[in-house]
This record gives sequence, C-alpha cells and structure tokens, in this order.
Amino acid sequence: MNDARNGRNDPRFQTIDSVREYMGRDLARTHGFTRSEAATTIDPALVTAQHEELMREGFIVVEDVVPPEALERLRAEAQPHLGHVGRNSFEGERTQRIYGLPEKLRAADPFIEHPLVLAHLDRLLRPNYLLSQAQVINIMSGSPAQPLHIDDGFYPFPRPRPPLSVATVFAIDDFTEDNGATVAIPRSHRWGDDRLPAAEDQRVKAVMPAGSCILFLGTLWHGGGENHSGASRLALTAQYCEPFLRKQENYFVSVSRRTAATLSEDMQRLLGYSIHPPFMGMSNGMHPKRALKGDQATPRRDASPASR
Ligand SMILES: O=C(O)CCC(=O)C(=O)O
Repeated sequence: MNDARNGRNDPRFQTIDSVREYMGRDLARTHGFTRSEAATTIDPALVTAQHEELMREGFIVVEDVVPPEALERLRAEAQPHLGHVGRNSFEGERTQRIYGLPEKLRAADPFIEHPLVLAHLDRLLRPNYLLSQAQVINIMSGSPAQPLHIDDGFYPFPRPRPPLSVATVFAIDDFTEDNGATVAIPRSHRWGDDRLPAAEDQRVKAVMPAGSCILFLGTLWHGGGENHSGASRLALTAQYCEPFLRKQENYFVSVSRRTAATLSEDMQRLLGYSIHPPFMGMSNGMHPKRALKGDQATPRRDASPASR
C-alpha cells in the first residue's frame, strides 16, 4: 500500500487530535455531539465568572435557581417514595434516599437538566456527558455527618487530575447551620491521593435558602452534614460524568424505554441515548436514540455504525 492509501499523508491522521476529530466528525455524522439548547440561554459572562470560582475553590453556591413551584412539585412527588433509611453510614442510617429518579419523579427533570448546570458541564466535561446518578436525599434529624468523600474516586486514575465527574446538590428545604447542609473542604479538589481530610482543614457548610444549589467538582472532598435541628433536610443531587465512563446508576435498567421516549432531548442524552463519537454507546451498530424511535431493527450495511 502506498503512503496515500495507508493514510500516512492524509492530514486527518497526522496527530491524535486530528484522528479524534476525524472519528468524531466524519464517522459520527448523523448523531455526533448534541448540546443543550437551553444552556445557550445562560449569560456566558455569568458562567465564566462562576467557572473561575469553581476551578479555584472546587465548588460554587448559586442561590435561587429553582422557583418555589418546582420545589413544591418535587416535594409532593417525592413524599410517597420516602420510606426506607440507608443501609450503612455512607447512605446514612437516618437518611432516606430515592434512586431511579428519571423513572419515578418527573418533577426531578428540571433539576437534572437545569440550564445553568448544563452550561457549566459544557465547560467541564466532554460533549455528550452523562448523568451518573441522581437521588433525592432526606437527612433526618439525629443523623450524624456522612463520611467525607470525593465523588469520582472510584475511577482508578491518580490525583491530582481534572475531575471526571461533577455534582450538584439542590436545597429543597433551606440548608441551615444545623440541619445537614452539605459540608465541603475548599480547594481540596487539588489534593493528591496521599492527602486525606484532617481536623485542621477548613470546612464550609453550604448554608443556602431552598431553591439554591451547590455545584462541585468530582475531586472535591465533601459530604452530607450532621442534622441536629429537629427537622428533616430534603435535597436533590445529580452527578454527571465524562461520556466514556461507566455511570454509577444503570439507567438502561432503571428507566424503561417507554419512559425514556417521552423525555426531553437533554434528558435522553444524559441517560445514555447518545454516543461518545464515533461509536461508544452504540446499540446494534446504530445510534442508541434510534431504539427510542423503534427503527433499530434493520441496520444499513453500508454505513459506519454511529453514522446510521
Ligand atoms: O446530602 C448531601 O448534602 C451530600 C450527599 C453526598 O455527597 C452523597 O451522598 O454522595
């Protein structure tokens, strides 16, 4: 084979970046990257200012991002599902959690696909990032603090490194000094694997009114706080990961295809009806979104998988 045919002179194959570009753009033609339309409605200058703080501190607290009606609806839909307490100190033996939100609570969607959050994720993770998990968390009075942890620590790549996931915790109730507000160690996202939280490390509580959100990098040390307030603290958390990583919750099991077909473009992409170009995440050699339209039965034989 001469140079032209084996691609040695082809500009698309000169660097690993140009190969990625070719794989992403040329092979994944029909459904390559999709971005959130809603995220483009957020003022880029605002996102830039918050992004700088996020990269410096490892977290930001943004007040009043969800209207009271959305909080009420979430509370009402969550109530019937709040039964069991956690099975260990991490889940919290006086903490109630609801998993499988995209199947169970439509009221959770506006939190999970919040345009401001997606605008940040567009800067932090690669296109077609995924929802790794989402939960309603009700820390009941008498609950001790959750052990501090980092959310992306189970991906076995040494730190310090860029985050592989990003998380939100939305306050459905006011987060106060004594009702379990999320605790974070500022700037701990820069720590290496050899450093663990110590008593002398500064800790901040995300004290914020209902409807606000703490957004933090997957490398930041944090945890649910101790609740000795006499009342419960209701929250919704969503975590997002790079599109080439395994998600924590397997939404292809916990969300029916029938439900997925009714969701927004953003939710479908976040759940995994999307690819990391050119074809990671395909189904039957086709873009997985086709499974929601029922046209996956007859793959064409003449196209590369993800372009079909
Ligand atoms: O409930 C909170 O404030 C944080 C919860 C958390 O970090 C977790 O469960 O992983």
